[in-house]
Amino acid sequence: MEFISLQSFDGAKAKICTQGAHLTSWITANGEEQLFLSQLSAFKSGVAIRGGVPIIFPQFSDHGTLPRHGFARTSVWELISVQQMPNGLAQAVLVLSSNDETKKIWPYDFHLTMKVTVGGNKLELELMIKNTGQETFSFTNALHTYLRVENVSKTHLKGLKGLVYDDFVSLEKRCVEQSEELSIVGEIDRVYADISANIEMNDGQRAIHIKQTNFSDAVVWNPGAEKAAALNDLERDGYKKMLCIEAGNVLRSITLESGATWSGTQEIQATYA
Ligand code: TA6
Repeated sequence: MEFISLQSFDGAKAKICTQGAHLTSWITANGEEQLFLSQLSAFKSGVAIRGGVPIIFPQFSDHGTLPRHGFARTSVWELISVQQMPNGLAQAVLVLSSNDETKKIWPYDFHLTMKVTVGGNKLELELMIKNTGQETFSFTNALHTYLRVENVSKTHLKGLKGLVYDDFVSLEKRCVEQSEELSIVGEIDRVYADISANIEMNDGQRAIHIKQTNFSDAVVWNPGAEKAAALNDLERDGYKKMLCIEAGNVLRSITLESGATWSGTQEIQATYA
């Protein structure tokens, strides 16, 4: 597995695996790792990495007939550039174009670009998707961000109150979030719709502010003790140290005509008291 390292002038760092253009580490300028990464991840060709930021395309989860969460996370991307920019930030750009392998799974022509930018206490992720073929296609997608937390049962989320969500644990649809501060109690797998404001996560050690654009949904996932035990690429108790807050287009797919481009961002900022 090939990894790329980047570092900003002020010492923020990131590590990206070319398989999946998968961000596996983001360290803020104060030296703190912000992402969860399972040490039991296979780190093997064609096997998804557990943790970091998997890129989900062209299908979220098993919401369709393609392989679970699509093929972008298990395809090898090409590194275009890695640089320290004049403003001090560090940035890597990776691309993935349709090829014989992707066409066996999904018959369309596309070009994906992923930009990862770090500096200070901030991470910016930008995913671009271009339809380079003649035929219109539709997709669902996500930046499946695994945040490191001190203890998930002491972690709270703000910014969700009043949002409509589908609950993939109880299988109830169109629920309305009542909590001003949502505590994570056991398994959670929800897709919140129509995100317009920032989401804030606090694990008692630091606050994380998440802003997303052109991703209409936010997924909140933790497998809880029982489901985690069935994941052979997650350490025992690993589920206590992670919370996924994902920017996605999950409930409504995006349709791109020939030549059209979609792009979306997830920006994450860590704040220490
Ligand atoms: O984003 C939440 C989810 O779809 C969950 O249902 C959960 O199973 C998770 O993704 C992880 O999927 P994976 O295929 O990486 O095991």
